[in-house]
Amino acid sequence: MTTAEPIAIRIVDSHTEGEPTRVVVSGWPQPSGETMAERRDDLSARFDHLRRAVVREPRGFDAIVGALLTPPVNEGSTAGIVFFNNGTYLGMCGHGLIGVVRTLEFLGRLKPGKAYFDTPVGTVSAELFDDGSVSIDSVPAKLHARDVAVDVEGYGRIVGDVSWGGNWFFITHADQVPVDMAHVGELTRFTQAIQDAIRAQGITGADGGDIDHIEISAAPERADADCRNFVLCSGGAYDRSPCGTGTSAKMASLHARGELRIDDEWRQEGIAGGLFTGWLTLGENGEIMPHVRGSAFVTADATLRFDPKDPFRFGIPDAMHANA
Ligand code: PYC
Repeated sequence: MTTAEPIAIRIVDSHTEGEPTRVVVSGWPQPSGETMAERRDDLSARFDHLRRAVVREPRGFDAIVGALLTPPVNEGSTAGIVFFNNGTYLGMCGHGLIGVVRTLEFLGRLKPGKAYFDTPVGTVSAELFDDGSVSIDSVPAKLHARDVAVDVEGYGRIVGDVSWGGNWFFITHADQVPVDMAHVGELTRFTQAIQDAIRAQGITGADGGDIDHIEISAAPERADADCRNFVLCSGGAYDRSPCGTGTSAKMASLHARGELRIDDEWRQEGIAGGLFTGWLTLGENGEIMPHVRGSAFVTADATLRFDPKDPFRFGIPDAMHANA
């Protein structure tokens, strides 16, 4: 056994509007680094087998987003968080932050009120309310490029916005595939084809940022929603929730287009029927600050075991993993 090989990892599972979060509570060696970005890079370099072990089969499944808690890097923050999925690491994760807050409450480490968390893309805050709902104040969001055309094999020319909401998104209204649960397989193939085309055509976010989330907007099914979405995540699974960073990117795009005013509510329905309520405020220097409110529920408190004789103790390997 190497020093990096754990004997047991305690996890708490939750879901936020249908999308699962698995918080690593103990048993994972702490990464080194002064900043959360350095810690994420250290995790990737030294502990990537633990990312796979925690979220991939046979213990997990493709939709799970993991969250490793670290000591904070900023004074006043409750913890640092590195989010990860079946394929990679995330900048921020809105549904995941709501899940982390409810998990910390479950563990008796957080009470209703506001708390700050450090992530690789900046410090964010979250407020836990008495009814169990959580609102998050995320990193500044921005429309980067409007009406970008992508030629997608089998689907033709798709036009959408490139926006930042804590991750990079390509957001389109394309109506080639109905946006409902009956079509998630086709929607996944469609959005994966868009993502492949975006990469092949060299379209990026600012500073060459990889656009690793594809968001399709459609008319809502819920009477209390403004819009319904399907979001393909960076690991190739779709977001069961309305996607916190996707809702943030969408609101930034709408605002830049003059379709959403500061302080007005935006009710974003997810593909599974969950709802996030979002709104924008102006930051001190005129930045567009996104806020998202939703609910999460704890579903499990468990210990992951690592038998040295188990050939799959670190998850199914890349070559066997559809989205690796
Ligand atoms: O809620 O921001 C989010 C998110 C990103 C990927 C999955 N969920």
